[in-house]
Amino acid sequence: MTEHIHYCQGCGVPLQTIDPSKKGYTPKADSALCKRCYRLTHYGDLVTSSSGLIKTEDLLARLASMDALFLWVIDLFHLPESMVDGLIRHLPDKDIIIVATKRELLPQTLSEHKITSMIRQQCKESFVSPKGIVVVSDFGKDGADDVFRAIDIFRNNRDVVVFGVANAGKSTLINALFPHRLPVTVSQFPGTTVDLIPIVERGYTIYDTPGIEMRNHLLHVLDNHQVKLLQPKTSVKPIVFQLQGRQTLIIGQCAMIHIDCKDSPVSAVCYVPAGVDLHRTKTENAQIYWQQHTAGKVPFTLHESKLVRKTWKKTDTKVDIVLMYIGFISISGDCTIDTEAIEPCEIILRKAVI
Ligand SMILES: Nc1nc2c(ncn2[C@@H]2O[C@H](COP(=O)(O)OP(=O)(O)OP(=O)(O)O)[C@@H](O)[C@H]2O)c(=O)[nH]1
Ligand SMILES: [Mg+2]
Repeated sequence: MTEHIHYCQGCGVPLQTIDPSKKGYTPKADSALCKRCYRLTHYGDLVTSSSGLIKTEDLLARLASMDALFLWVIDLFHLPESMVDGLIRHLPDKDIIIVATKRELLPQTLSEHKITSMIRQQCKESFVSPKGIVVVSDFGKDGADDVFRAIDIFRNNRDVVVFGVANAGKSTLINALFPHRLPVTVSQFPGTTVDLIPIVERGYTIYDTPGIEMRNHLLHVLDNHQVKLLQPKTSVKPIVFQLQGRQTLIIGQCAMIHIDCKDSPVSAVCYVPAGVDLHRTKTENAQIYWQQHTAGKVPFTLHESKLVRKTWKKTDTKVDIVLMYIGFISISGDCTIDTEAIEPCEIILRKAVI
């Protein structure tokens, strides 16, 4: 006789009552949740590492074998970070609908048209041609009907798979779609969902899936408090600096952006969560400030990391310096830009989105 395995309804891990230090532990054999999900749900703390059970390559191979409609969840505030390397190689010929989450974090004035065109541009660079784009906001409360409408149009008797990078908001979306069910576990810590969670509703199965590995390990080298700070719940308020001459913006103990303005002033609009420490100084004073005053400024990493310097070629009059997993800074005006950032803080330059 084989013993029936029970799975945690919060994260999908097989439950076990033997080893409290291993994944899936629960003290009670009949529990619906593992101890980690119980703690995350009731106390918002992380008792064991939440690193994924399935490797990204294996996850994508598993998804590739499924004949389903794919909902690719992307985080609008972290759009480049939501992209998946070689997605089209892993999932060729799949029907993909993009569900863009966290719309409320971007300014209300940004039009729907602008949002969909920035998503399309990002998709084009990844060679993905989605069947449709649905924008949801406010933890999926706004836009859930549009997601169901897209599913009904494109499902064609298949199951549905919700996938995307860690922390994009997949599980939050599932909970918004099925508010009457026991919620799957949601948290600010990447890697919350650890295995596929099948949910049978409306005559088909919709799968929540573990997050695809993030582009870099910045969030893994911050303490839990900072990880929470970097995930705002409400609209991110822009902070504007008017710069002249040679000035430097210092972001926590994480990065310096040196801006050498040409003849006219340059504006730098920072879209970063409220807890991030921003400081402006003359470039000639930046190194001293960095060495003497940035200890403990958010974000800071738990280990010392070396600074990497880069000179950027400004491609448009208005560009965004994207500090991955932190936010972005829109820079407009004639200037040259150099950055110095600690190693896990990855920076890219893109045409401004706002
Ligand atoms: N502001 C805002 N935050 C959101 C929204 N959706 C999700 N979040 C937050 O994003 C974080 C990650 O959410 P999850 O639903 O756990 O993300 P996930 O994609 O399932 O993550 P993994 O299981 O780790 O892959 C949590 O802090 C959520 O509260 C949204 O619409 N708006
Ligand atoms: Mg999840």
